[in-house]
Amino acid sequence: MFHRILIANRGEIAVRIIRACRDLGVSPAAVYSDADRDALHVRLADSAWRLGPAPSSESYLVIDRIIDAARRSGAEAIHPGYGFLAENAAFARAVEAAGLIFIGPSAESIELMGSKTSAREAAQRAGAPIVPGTAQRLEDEAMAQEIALQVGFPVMLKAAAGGGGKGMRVVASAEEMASAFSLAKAEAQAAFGDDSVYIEKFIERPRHIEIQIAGDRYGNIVHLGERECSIQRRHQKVIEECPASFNDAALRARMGEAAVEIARAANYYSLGTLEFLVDIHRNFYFLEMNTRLQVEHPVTEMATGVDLVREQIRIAAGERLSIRQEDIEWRGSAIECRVYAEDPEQNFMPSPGRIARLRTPSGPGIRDDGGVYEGWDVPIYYDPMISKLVAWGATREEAIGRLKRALGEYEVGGIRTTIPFFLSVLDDEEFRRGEIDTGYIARFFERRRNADPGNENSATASATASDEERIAAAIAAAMDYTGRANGSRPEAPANPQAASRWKQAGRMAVLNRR
Ligand code: MV4
Repeated sequence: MFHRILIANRGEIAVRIIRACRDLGVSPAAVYSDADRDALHVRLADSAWRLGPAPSSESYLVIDRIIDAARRSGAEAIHPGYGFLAENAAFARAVEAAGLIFIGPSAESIELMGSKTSAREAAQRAGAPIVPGTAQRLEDEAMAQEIALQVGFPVMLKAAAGGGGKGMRVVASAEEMASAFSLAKAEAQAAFGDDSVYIEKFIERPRHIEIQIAGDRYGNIVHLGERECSIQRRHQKVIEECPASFNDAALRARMGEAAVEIARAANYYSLGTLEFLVDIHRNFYFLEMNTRLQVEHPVTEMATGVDLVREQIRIAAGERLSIRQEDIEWRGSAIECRVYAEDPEQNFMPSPGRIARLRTPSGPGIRDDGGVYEGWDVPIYYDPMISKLVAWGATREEAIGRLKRALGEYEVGGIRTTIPFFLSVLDDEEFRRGEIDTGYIARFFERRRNADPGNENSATASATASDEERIAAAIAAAMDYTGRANGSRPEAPANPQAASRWKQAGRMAVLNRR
């Protein structure tokens, strides 16, 4: 086992990895930016190394500084967490070139799965179902038309370099193809610097179901079942569950085997997640693979009893998987909600600032993976998730009940959080019946709009707000915040630079959230 690991991340996931290190008897080393000097992960680690100024482009994303910090700390390995450099093949290569171990898959696996088209090819090779369409990039509009006719409208154009919902377009009919094709290419070029697009049959009202896998360096690969991640807002997950309420052992086994075979086709080791769409007939189709530890891993840990982060570190150290497929069992039901420093009544506008008061919930079946403490200032520069609150119960109903109890205990003062939003979703009849698909949140807000049509300014209006509206809202909040912070009139930002940094931060929050 390693003697020391450098954790190239921040917030709750850095804290989670520090805890795994402690449980393994490994010394955790932290990194931080100027905005995170007093952050919880810095306090909990054995040593902490400054990377640079607050913007992640000058700190958490600077490969050389992170490798330098690892060298100085005496670490033998680097854990990238999620986001930042976690799925950056060049980073994985640079870590290995420095004689250190990257706690994740090989750079080749990251690259293969980073391209959606080569990931589809790998899945095809493995004999796993993929959404009908092409694996190759579309050469021109004529080719797009021909394939669309074969798979049948509606279809989706997607960016080969894309992911996370960016660069996607639904095309309902042949007439729409010409403009959709050129728009999709332009969007892909602008977002990813690569204008390759491919085509898929459009699946209506799908569920987003993902399978967790773990593989060692000796070809052993297991799956740990599914997570239900359909409840998303603007392609950001907000609630995740394990197991999915619609699932059963037979479908879990079939999806799990497909996931393991895809991972095998990619010579994959470490933790990984295979995303699938599941249609209303319970057909499943491979979508893409995430080659990292995921935000929502705790629901799998609570339903299986497996410590995924510990397993990931053991695998990187060259150990064999500690679990065999036949040993993995699912017990009860786990649900997670991502508690954000955002105001659900103001279009989920970021609500950073001082946590004046904090009381975190606990008790039977509750786990709170947090990255903050009372008195700390939530910075404006990064994703403002403050904790992941997870409940386990013998049944889904019990898990929901415990999560409500825990949300009721949760006290966060000084900033707004998404806690009230979760309380109303957990009371929603559709949610309680498990009637969830990727359109759930839009329907949830639509129903509330209908119930209260006069309320333009509440969360009811927020599901359809554009990125520009979100950014505008963030800037307004920033001006208010900097005004207050400087003790001046709230409507006049004392520091004109502050507003533009906010604008940047607003864009980052929109574009970079994982
Ligand atoms: C789809 C789809 C329907 N049909 N592909 C969105 C994120 C990206 N990873 C894939 N996404 C989708 N791909 C086909 N062929 C619908 C979505 C989709 C979605 C998927 C998962 C979770 C939320 C979603 C919200 C809207 C659309």
